[in-house]
Amino acid sequence: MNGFNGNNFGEGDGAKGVNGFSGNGVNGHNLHSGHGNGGGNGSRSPRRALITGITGQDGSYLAELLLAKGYEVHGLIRRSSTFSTGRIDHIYDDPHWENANLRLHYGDLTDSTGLRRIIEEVEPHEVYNLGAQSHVRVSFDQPEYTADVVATGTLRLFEAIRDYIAISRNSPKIYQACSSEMFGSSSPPQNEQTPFHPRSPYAVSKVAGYHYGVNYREAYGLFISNGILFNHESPRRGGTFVTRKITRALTRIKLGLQETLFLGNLDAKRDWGFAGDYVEAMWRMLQHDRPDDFVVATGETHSVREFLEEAANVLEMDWERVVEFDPRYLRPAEVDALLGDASKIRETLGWTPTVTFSGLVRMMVEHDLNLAEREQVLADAGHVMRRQASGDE
Ligand code: NAP
Ligand code: G4F
Repeated sequence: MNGFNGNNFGEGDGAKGVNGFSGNGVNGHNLHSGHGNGGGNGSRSPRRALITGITGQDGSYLAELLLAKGYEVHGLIRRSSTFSTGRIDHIYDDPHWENANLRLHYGDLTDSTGLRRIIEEVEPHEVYNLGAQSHVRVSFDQPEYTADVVATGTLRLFEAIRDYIAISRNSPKIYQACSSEMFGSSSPPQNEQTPFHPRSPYAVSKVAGYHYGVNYREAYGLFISNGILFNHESPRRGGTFVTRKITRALTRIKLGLQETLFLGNLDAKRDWGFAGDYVEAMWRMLQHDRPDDFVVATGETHSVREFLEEAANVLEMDWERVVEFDPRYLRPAEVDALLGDASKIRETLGWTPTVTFSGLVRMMVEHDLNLAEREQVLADAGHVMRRQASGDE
């Protein structure tokens, strides 16, 4: 991670590439815009993967995993007026380098023309569809946009791949990022047979994506595996999801950089795992001999209050003195309790989580304490303003 808030300290103008090359791309990156040979001037890698959502939490861990396995990795990246590549800067190669194995392409799940062009250019063997407006609370504020990206965006991608298969001899395997939010108000524990009862525009859109996957499998024989992942977190988790909001705020409060943490419903229960473990499950689904649906979870559930307690214990703090209720963080319809039964993926693909709940909380707290210490040094030297973290959603 680079600096507080994912910003790159000392890299303000985007004129310098991460490897010291000058360039004009995003965050100094030169995005790939050539044709045919997506892997530099050499011959194409026998294993190419395309990731939508590569700049997100999961996309960054998945890209690391695939690069370590020798893949040529291509990522779809949205044009933005601010840097969005903080999570992948450490694995980015300048594309002028012949052996660059990570390539970024401007694209968007709302733009079918661009999706088609990128798929034809990359000729991927595996496609991981992780791109999404992934915030449940925000989906109530932006329901149409959420549906456009999460539901119709998935359909656009499947259609682009279907047409690509018709004109090529390649038939990419597809991973579709579904969500435990699809179970909504169905009672725990939830597995692949549990009925869906979505409780937000986000969850409804994910249910649509799930069914597009099943339908394209049945109708056209596409290899599409639906991963029904329960909540997974990490030090790279976006700052407005509750776990990271808590670990960032408590560590800042501990160092006197912030006074209060405003939260909504503390009684909601989630099955929280580590994102690094969950991207391994995604990859295993595409190595299986047939497409299928898999729940990925730890099999343990904890309330938001328990997460708070655990994080405060690591910091030896009394969280009740610093946490205040703010109704703005309540949702019009809540998902009360998620607890996954991951027996199927354990028995079929041999996947099990490696990080416990307390291990996850400690990992996030220690990471954010380090960030807060760095922020404190900068604040003491007058380089950054001391401010209450926004906590905005
Ligand atoms: P995340 O950190 O919010 O990342 C979302 C990614 O999607 C970012 O790279 C984002 O790009 C990209 N994106 C947003 N709108 C897009 C658009 N219109 N076109 C193309 N890309 C777009 O999410 P995550 O936690 O990594 O989750 C990955 C996927 O798994 C998502 O589909 C999420 O819904 C799903 N999921 C997550 C969890 C979880 O607990 N993390 C659980 C179940 C399912 P920018 O960086 O430009 O915003
Ligand atoms: O961290 P959250 O925002 O995650 P949520 O809604 O469970 O969604 C995440 O996991 C899903 C998988 O189940 C993904 F599909 C989705 O993309 C996303 O990654 O909220 C968790 C719980 C909720 O019950 C919420 O009401 O925490 C509660 N909460 C309490 N106070 C809060 C807050 N959530 C947020 N974001 N901010 C609060 O201040």
